[in-house]
This record gives sequence, C-alpha cells and structure tokens, in this order.
Amino acid sequence: MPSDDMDAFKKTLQSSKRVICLAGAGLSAASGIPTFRGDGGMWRKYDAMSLATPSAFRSNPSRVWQFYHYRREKALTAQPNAAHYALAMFSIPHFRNSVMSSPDTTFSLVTQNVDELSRKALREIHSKYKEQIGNPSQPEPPPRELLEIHGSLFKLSCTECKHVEKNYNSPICPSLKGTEDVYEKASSKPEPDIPIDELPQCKACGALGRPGVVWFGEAAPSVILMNIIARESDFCLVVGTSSKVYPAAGVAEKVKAAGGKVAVFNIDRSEGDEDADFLFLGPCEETLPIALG
Ligand code: BJW
Ligand code: ZN
Repeated sequence: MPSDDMDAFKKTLQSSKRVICLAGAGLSAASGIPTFRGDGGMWRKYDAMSLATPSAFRSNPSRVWQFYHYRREKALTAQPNAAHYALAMFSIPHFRNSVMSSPDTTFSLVTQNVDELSRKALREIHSKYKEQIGNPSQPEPPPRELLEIHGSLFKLSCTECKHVEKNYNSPICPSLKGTEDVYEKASSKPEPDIPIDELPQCKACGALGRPGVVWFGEAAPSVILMNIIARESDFCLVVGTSSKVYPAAGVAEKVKAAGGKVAVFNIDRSEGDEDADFLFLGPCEETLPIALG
C-alpha cells in the first residue's frame, strides 16, 4: 500500500532533481469547474464525455458549441484555488521552500484541464516574482513549465484551414448568448438549434470554428514533449485525475518504469493508485499546499 507519510514525501521531494505534475479536473473542482466523471459529469441531460468527441460535433455542432460556451463562461469568471497557487509557487525556485527542494530542481506541470486556471495562477505568481526582484526584463515562463495537453477553451480552431487563434470574448458569438441559462432551467426551455453560419467562425477563411481542445481519437500536440519530460523525471505528482484517459494516464507509469517515484493527491481512490509510493486522500486544495509549502 502507498504511504501517507507527509515527512517521507517531503524528503523524497527534497532529493528529487526533476519533478513532473500531471493534473486533472479535480485540480479545478474547488474553483467551481465541474469534473468529467462522477457527480460533475452531466451537462443538461448529456454525459459530458459523449459531447467531447469529433462525432458529437459533426452530428450536432450547435449542441456541442452550447456545451463549450457554458464552460467558457464558467472558466472566464473562475479563479485559481490554493492548489493551483501551490503548484505555481513551486514552479518558481525563488518562492520554493528551500528546505523542501533545491533551486536547480526542475518542475513541469502537465495539465489535462482546458480552463487555463494553472496559466492564470502562474501568470500572477510570475508577476509577483518580477515585482519582488525588480527586474521587468525577466523572461517569460519556459515552455516546459506548463503543458496544456488537451488544449484550451479559449482557442478557436478552424474545421477547414486549421487556423488557430485565441479568443476570450464573452460570449464567443451573439447566438450563444444566454444559452447557458437553458442548462440552469433545463426543464422549462427547449434547447436552441443554432444554424452553422451563426456559430463561431474562423477569422481567416470564414468556415465553421471548433473549440481548440483535444477530443477522443485526436492526437494531443504536446504529447511527445510530455513523454520526454516523463522519462527524465524522478518524481511524479498525480493531482485530481481519474487516470483513465491516455496518453496522460501513462505519465506516472513512465516515471515508475524509469525508476522514479509517484505521489497521488485525490479526494478519492483513482486508477492505479495502489502502485503509487505515496497517496494523500483529500481535497488537493488542502493537501497540496501542505505538501509543497
Ligand atoms: C479531486 C477533487 C479535489 C475531484 N481534489 N481530487 C490506451 C489504452 C486505452 C485507450 C487508449 C489508450 N491510448 C489512447 C486511448 C484512447 C483514448 C482513451 O484514453 N480512452 C480511455 C477513456 C480508455 N485516448 C484518446 O483518444 C486520446 N487521443 C489519442 O490517444 O490519440 C491517438 C492518436 C495519435 C496520433 C494521431 C491520431 C490519434 C485523446 C484523449 C482526449 C481527452 N479529451 C478530454 C476532453 C478535452 C476537452 C474538454 O475538456 O472538453 O479530456 S476527455 C476528458 O477526460 C478531458 C479530461 O482532460 C480527461 C481526463 O479527465 P480527468 O481530468 O481525469 O477528470 P475526471 O472527471 O475523470 O476525474 C476527476 C478526478 O478528480 C477524480 O479522480 C476525482 O476523484 C478527483 N477530484 N475533486 C482532488 N477537490
Ligand atoms: Zn479557416
């Protein structure tokens, strides 16, 4: 059985040279973002997993866009929680507890989440760092610091020319405005059927746009880099994920196979956690700040 000894965890962290964290929906649960499986996994009467697929989008782009519009609006107003901040602080050696980890230990956060809350937390911590050291020319976070392997709710990707752009508009297009209320009053309002030419469009060619996220059966662009980092890492923190979706779920296995250690932070038991070296059961917004603080 994995250990729940926090002192032993801290000693392992202290002696680690390359730390990787694989995060999932549980990381953002305390920020009010629903998870995929379990209680949070229903949107209107649909299973969230059945809408996050290319075939769902092909057969009903209006419904899938309403699902993503609802989530974009939620994520736009959500704030990072204590777990996001604990990870963001750990990513900057300046803010690390030096007793816990050496300044030259590298840290990469691989998130499956598309809400950009880890990015938000990192940005805040980086600007705090710049203020503290008084050096406005401090470089931006290196690309290995944060990998959003399943994309972002705030990317719009073209179904034809593949053009991708960032879009933080609220709403993303006029026809989606207010459709989030249908979710709140599911029984009283019918689902709007929005014509394709009123859904988000590519700015480059005018074709139908789609959310810039990775659906089942699609390749996650940063997986090669993720696997390289995993193979080089000697400690893997698995935070708030059911560990059911590959290739992300393979990260801890890769670290283990290369002789590294694994610590799981989850409110509940999750896939493969019996093989971890450490298991901290509880809300990660409570356990992570203790573990990394
Ligand atoms: C808390 C908490 C708190 C709650 N504190 N904890 C190998 C074996 C079998 C199948 C496959 C395989 N390799 C590939 C596959 C197929 C497939 C797959 O994995 N299927 C499995 C389901 C069996 N994978 C793919 O299709 C991937 N693509 C691929 O492999 O392409 C190959 C290819 C190569 C080259 C060319 C072409 C193709 C793509 C997977 C994409 C997943 N996409 C989604 C949607 C993203 C967009 C969106 O957000 O809408 O990603 S699905 C969904 O699941 C989403 C999530 O990121 C992902 C993972 O979910 P997550 O984060 O773990 O959430 P939950 O809800 O499952 O769990 C939450 C956890 O938090 C729970 O454990 C709670 O207990 C916990 N929790 N509160 C701590 N406060
Ligand atoms: Zn286009």
